[in-house]
Amino acid sequence: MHLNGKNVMDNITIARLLDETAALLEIDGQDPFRVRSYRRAAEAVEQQTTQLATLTEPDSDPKALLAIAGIGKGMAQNIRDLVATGTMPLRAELLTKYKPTMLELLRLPGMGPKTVAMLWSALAVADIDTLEEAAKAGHLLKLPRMGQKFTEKLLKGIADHKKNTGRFRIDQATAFADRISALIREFPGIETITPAGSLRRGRETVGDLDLLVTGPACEPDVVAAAVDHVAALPLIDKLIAKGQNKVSFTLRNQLQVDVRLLPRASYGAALQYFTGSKHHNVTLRQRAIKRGLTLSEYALLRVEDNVIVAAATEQEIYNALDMAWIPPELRENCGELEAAAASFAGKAEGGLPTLITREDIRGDLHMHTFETDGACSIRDMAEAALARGLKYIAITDHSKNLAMTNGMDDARALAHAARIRQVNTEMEGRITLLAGVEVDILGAGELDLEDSTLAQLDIVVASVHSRFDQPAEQMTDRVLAALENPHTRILGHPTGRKLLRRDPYAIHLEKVLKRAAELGVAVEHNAAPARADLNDLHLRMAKQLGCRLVVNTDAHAIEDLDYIRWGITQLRRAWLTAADVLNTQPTAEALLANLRPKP
Ligand code: DGT
Ligand code: CA
Ligand code: CA
Ligand code: ZN
Repeated sequence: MHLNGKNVMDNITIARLLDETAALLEIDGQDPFRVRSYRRAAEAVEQQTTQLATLTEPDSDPKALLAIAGIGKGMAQNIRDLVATGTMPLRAELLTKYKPTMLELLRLPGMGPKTVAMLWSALAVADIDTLEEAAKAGHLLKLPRMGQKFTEKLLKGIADHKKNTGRFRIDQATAFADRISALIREFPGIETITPAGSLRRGRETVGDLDLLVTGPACEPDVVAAAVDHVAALPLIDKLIAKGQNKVSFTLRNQLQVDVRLLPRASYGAALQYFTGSKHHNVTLRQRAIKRGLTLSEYALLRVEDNVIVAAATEQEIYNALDMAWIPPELRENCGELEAAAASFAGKAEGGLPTLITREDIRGDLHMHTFETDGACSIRDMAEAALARGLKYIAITDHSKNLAMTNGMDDARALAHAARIRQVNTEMEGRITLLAGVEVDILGAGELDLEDSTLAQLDIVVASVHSRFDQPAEQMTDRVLAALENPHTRILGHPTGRKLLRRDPYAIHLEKVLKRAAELGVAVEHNAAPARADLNDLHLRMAKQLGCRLVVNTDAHAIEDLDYIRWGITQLRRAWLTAADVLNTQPTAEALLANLRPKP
């Protein structure tokens, strides 16, 4: 960036250097609070619309930097050093010990800051390609706690990582869409900013962001100034293209963003087109052609005289094609066009479903407290759930097999249940707390707590948390055995995947879902966007097999309760209605009556 003819550091670079410093501190084993302060500062810098370099000039107000939330005295000095010298003392010192490419290693499964530091000191490995070579050459075998198994796991992790780079989790993409939208909105004459593409369809990952912008500033003849504004947003890492009404750029994390500024008259057509999916659009266009119409991103036109039939709203376009408006989550060419036609024709059967919404959810049956690996108390979780309008929750902390979470043995599980019931009493019926546990499914399908303990709990979620590498037959038998335990009321983590991080464990899911349906064990969709155990196809299959479904957040802190939003999105993509999901039941009693009866 140029300022008064000088080339100075821009906010994106300052943010990147602070963020790298945070990760280097982490690798160096330093205090998590210190690490977090650098991360927070990086985020704050990235969001500033004023270039911070201008605030470090000798004649500028020394307090201006401090006015930014997340920037204290020390951080302000760091920023001044970065702008003046291109680095700062702490970063320079850490870089005598470590390298910035080591940050990428932290994204691999099983790779924490300590391991990264050890790989560096023992093998001078600082990036993924070198690590892969070292693993293949067997060099890791000489290191402590890194046997053949670790090496195999790591190589698989590296392969997954390479396969997954280029896509982004929906929650993270949404957060960026929100931040970019707020910055675009600062330009006068902007009215609406709508994410289209896979984000609007609610796919669990997105390849890039497609943002549609309308308002007086986007009308032809005046749009150029708005385009300039977008092309100069402070978040931009690299400008890819700037056209008449379109700007494409990438962010620091390499997420690409396509922004289109559109006249209101064609907004509906553009929204329809850029929402996709491609297959949905292709089929829709064929339908238009059969009716003597042609559909583009500008309008639905009559072929014979080019008269505009519909363009301003999606509703008009679908209706003009004899279809009801289709919720974006369904637009995958998987039967939604036929269903929308049936709905439009007023047929009783085969129409579009009334999809479940967040407002339908009355309870959350899987969450943790600081008794194990959660961050909050029972009371905190209950108050936060109440504030979110829930009528009932189950507290389900871990069992002892999961030692790294400080999992509970039988005595602790019962003592914890008593405390949950105590809080339930204190809350005087404002919200119902169910006493539960997330009990580990051990290697051969045994549950990790005594039956006599489980018998005293309201909600038993049984989950696989270990030995993910069993062959599919063995894993299937293991989970089936856990379902046969009469205390199992909910099957948690039915695939064990971590989105973009760890593949599902090998299992015959259809067999498991069928048996769960027969036994009346509810199957959980995990709403945490990093987990999302079941995908849309699994969820659709579960419904067809007659499974009872629940959607839970697996919250480990109060703000995680908001994960429910991402779970709902996937349920919608699976065509599910409120009636398909048990935790839409109005009360805890109604919910319990729909779960597998206690033995
Ligand atoms: P992504 O970004 O890979 O997660 O998936 P989308 O669906 O967001 O795909 P993207 O960003 O390439 O395009 C956004 C929408 O634009 C897409 O869903 C439908 C429409 N579109 C893009 N290219 C084509 C095309 O070649 N033909 C048709 N019919 N539609 C297209
Ligand atoms: Ca896209
Ligand atoms: Ca795109
Ligand atoms: Zn859990």
